[in-house]
Amino acid sequence: MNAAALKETARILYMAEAEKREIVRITRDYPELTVEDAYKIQEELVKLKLKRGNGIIGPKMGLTSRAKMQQMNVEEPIYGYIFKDMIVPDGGKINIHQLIHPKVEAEIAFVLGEDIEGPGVTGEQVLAVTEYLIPVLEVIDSRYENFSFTLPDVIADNASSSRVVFGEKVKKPEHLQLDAVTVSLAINGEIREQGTGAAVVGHPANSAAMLANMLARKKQKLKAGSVILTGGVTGAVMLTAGDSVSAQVEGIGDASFTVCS
Ligand code: OOG
Ligand code: MG
Repeated sequence: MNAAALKETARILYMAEAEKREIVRITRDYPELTVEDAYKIQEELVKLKLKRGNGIIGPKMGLTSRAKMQQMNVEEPIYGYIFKDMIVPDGGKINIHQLIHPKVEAEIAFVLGEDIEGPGVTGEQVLAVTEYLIPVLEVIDSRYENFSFTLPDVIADNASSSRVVFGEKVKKPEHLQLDAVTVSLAINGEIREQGTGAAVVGHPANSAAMLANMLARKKQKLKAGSVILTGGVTGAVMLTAGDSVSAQVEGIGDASFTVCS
C-alpha cells in the first residue's frame, strides 16, 4: 500500500469510530495487506488522534490468550494504544449508542517503575520493574462489519480499542503468582467468563515482555508510568443496555461499569 493509501485508510477508520459506523474490512479491497503495513495504518490513526489533542495512556496487547485467538479466529498477538478519551471512571456508565457493537473483557494492567527496552526482554525482567497492577475492564468495539476481521485488519483498527475502566491500582504484592490468579467477568451478577493469568501467554508479564520486544522493532520501549494492558484473560462478551458489568482479579481488586442507553 502506498503512503497516500495508508493515510486515507487511517482516516476512514478514524471517521468510522467517530461516527459509530461499521465499515467493510480493509482486506476486502487490499487482500495482500501485510502486518507491517497494517501497523503503519495504525501509526497514522494514532497520529490523527494525537493531532486532535487526544493523549496516549499506554499500549495494550491483544489476542494474547487462546480463548481470544479462537474467538476472533486470529493466530498471533497484536498491540494497540489506549487513549485518554477512552477512559470511563470505575463504577461509571457507558452509553451503548456511543458505540457500534461493543464487547467487554477482563484484563490485568501493569505500571512499570523503570523503562524497559527490547529485544530479548523476558517476563521476569518485566516483573522485576513492575510497580503497580490494575484490574481492568476493556470494552472493544471493532469498526468492521460483524466484528469480523483478519490479523492486518484488526491491527490497523488499533486492536479494536474503545473504552477502558481501571479499578484501583495496587502496589504489586510481593508473593502473588499472577499466572495462578483467577480473573472473573460477571454480568448482572452472573459469572460469564473466568480464567487464570496463565491463559495470557503463560503469564501476563510475558505479554508485556512480548510487547517490549515488538516495540523494539520500531525503536520504541515500554515507558515507566504508562499503563500497559496485557490482554483479555478470557473470551469477550457482547454488551447490551442495562448490563451491570464487573471484573474481579483475585488478590488485586475489581472494576465495574453499567451500560445505559
Ligand atoms: C481485538 C482486541 C483484542 C484483547 O485483549 O485480546 C484485545 C479484538 O478481539 O477485537 O483487546
Ligand atoms: Mg483487550
